[in-house]
Amino acid sequence: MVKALREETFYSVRMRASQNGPHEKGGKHISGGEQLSTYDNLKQSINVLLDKALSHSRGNPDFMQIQFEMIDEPIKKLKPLPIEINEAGSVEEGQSIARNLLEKAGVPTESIEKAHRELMEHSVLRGAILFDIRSCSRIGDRNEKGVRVSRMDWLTGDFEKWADHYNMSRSQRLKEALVLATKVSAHPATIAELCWSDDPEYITGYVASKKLGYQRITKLKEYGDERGCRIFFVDGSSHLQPYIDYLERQSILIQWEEDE
Ligand code: WAQ
Ligand code: MG
Repeated sequence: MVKALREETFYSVRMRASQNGPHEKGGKHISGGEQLSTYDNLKQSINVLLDKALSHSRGNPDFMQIQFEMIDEPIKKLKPLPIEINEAGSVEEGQSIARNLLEKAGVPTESIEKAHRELMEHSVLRGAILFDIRSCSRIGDRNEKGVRVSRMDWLTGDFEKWADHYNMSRSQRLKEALVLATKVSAHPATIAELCWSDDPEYITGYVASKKLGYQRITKLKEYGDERGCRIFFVDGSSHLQPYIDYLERQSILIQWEEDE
């Protein structure tokens, strides 16, 4: 019975898929995904990632890599950010709501504008752009790759209880977005995040911060547009490497508790 008393071992499972060759050889990014799994659940986790990439609206991949590795550092638990919905009738309205929320979170106007220009130069990112609000410039230069946040998840049962409680759809996409936003915003250097999908049929995005929570915006781009966005506005570029380590290596499990 000693085994049952120990904390369960988790594995980080990651997937990336592309078309016209692997990403590093100029292939088009199709899909990526990250999960935490117990040993017994590995097959199921890998299948979820496989399904995600094999039937993707950005196209069929001709390159895919799935890998898992045991996590031997402690896993931190976080509560999901509170969620609010902002209805937008047009892209212009949605973008203006996003801009206002970013300013409310403490991102200066110049940073919002410059980050936007930076984004336009890289329409094929598979990770996030880090943008420092002090120097008003992109940091952590990774070009097309961006920084990919990893090692985070939310156990399905707990997520579904949360979704039912708030009358939200039990969608894998919403779960993944809220998990990522919660992890990113929990770091003290993060001021805010701006995101919308690169999937042509998905136009809802969000602005998130510790202060504002997860502010969903129902329209941030036009249908058919394959340009996505993920920008983390940060303050504290002098501690860039520990920040990137947190995003890539710190394991986070989201745990919801009712009535809290
Ligand atoms: N780490 C860093 N950047 C990422 C990650 C990650 N783990 N996953 C995705 N990205 C970046 C990458 O550049 C993608 O091109 C871009 O974000 C969009 O990713 O209904 O579906 O997975 O409330 O297409 C938000 C709204 C949906 C959900 C976001 O993003 C809702 C979405 P996607
Ligand atoms: Mg996508």
